[in-house]
Amino acid sequence: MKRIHNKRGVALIIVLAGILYLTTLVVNLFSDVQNSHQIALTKKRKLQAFYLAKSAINLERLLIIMQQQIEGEINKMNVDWSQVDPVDKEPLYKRIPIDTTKFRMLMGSSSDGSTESDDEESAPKEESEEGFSSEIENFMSDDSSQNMMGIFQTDALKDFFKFEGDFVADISEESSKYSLNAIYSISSGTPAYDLHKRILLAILQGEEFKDFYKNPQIESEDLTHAINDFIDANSIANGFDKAERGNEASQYNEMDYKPKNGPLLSLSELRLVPQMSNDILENLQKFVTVYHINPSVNICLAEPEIVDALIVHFSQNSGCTTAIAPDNIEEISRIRDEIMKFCPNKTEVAKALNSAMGLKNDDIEDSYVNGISSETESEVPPEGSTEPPKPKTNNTNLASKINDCKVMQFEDLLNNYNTVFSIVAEGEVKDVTTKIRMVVDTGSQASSGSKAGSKWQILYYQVE
Ligand SMILES: [Ca+2]
Repeated sequence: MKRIHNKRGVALIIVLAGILYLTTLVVNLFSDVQNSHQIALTKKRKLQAFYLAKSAINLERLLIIMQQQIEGEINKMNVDWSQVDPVDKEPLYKRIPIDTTKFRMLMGSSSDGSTESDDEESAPKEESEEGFSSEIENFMSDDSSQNMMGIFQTDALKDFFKFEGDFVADISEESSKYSLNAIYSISSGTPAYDLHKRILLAILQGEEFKDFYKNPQIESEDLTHAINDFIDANSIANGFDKAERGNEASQYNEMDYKPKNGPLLSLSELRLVPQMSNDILENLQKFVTVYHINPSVNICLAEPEIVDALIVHFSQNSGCTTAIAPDNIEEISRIRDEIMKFCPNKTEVAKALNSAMGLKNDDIEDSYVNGISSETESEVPPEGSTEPPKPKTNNTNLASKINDCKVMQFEDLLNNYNTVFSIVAEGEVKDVTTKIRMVVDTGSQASSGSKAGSKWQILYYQVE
């Protein structure tokens, strides 16, 4: 009897174990199915987000083409740029935001007051930031935007925007930044080598960097030399005025790598320069580029800090004007305001700078005196200057090139190319985002304004 009872006990355990096993199996199977469903959904959204980002890139490319066509037409005309509102000089790709959240908001603000939100998925996202809505208001109060509003309110476009997710993209112009790689092709010991380095020095001595140094004068100069030694072709630690300070590699004794002595492929390589700090690199990235090797910059598209650096650099190194200290913000911004009015005409910008700095050629003085001489007023030279007071003039009769400025002319520092663009686009579906970073060269820098349809060179492409 006892034996049978034992057997029953064993059977019960086997049955219980069996049930437990089956339950675990079912639970696991269910959670596997759920997981793979979730993975499939995330994958689908990731792909959707990728194509949304790609659409944003393509829309920006379209705007670049349109802008280049507009520039081509404008170049044929004789425009007095000083009379044009700065807002109207903004390139098309800056004026039209590639941002579905904004598009949808614009569509929702049609004159009949109806708001389109029948599709829950594509309803405009809540946006409580004040800055954002004021940006929309500014955009809509602009005359040319009013015309565009008509496009936004067509039914076809409203239907077009009934897709899931959002995209946003932003463009920056690489031609407006200082070329780090230019130094690689310039021979050390030539005046051009020092002058190009001195622009970087002026950038690194700008106000936004001063808190990152204990001794700004020495450290900014050391960093300038170190960055250039990392890139330049030789192995000598080059100082200014042909000074040689030993071997570049001696600064890399602590490291398991040597200076690159070649063009940078990415700005992150700057972190390998021993004197570089994270703070400085983060701030410097806005002002420098590795995507062109032109020593001049498109000042009219540049950040104010770059314009300021060029003004300081010219005043200190041209040999024809009084040096301006980098912390003389008042004087620098006065000159910047004077010259930027003449954008995008670089010759007029250079003339305006000569005027603002009181520079003029003797051989045009006659025509100047007979011309708008009533506009002149004397400017007191800074203390310690031995130069006579220079007349401050209306720029009309001034030359863009000044005989006395033998080291360099301001115009030589400028170009009007706008061919290399960085586009950052982001697609978003629910909580999944995909980011595409792309740098394109739209045409040879020798011919400003490339032909539409000519092949663009992709310099960088990354999907995150
Ligand atoms: Ca060197």
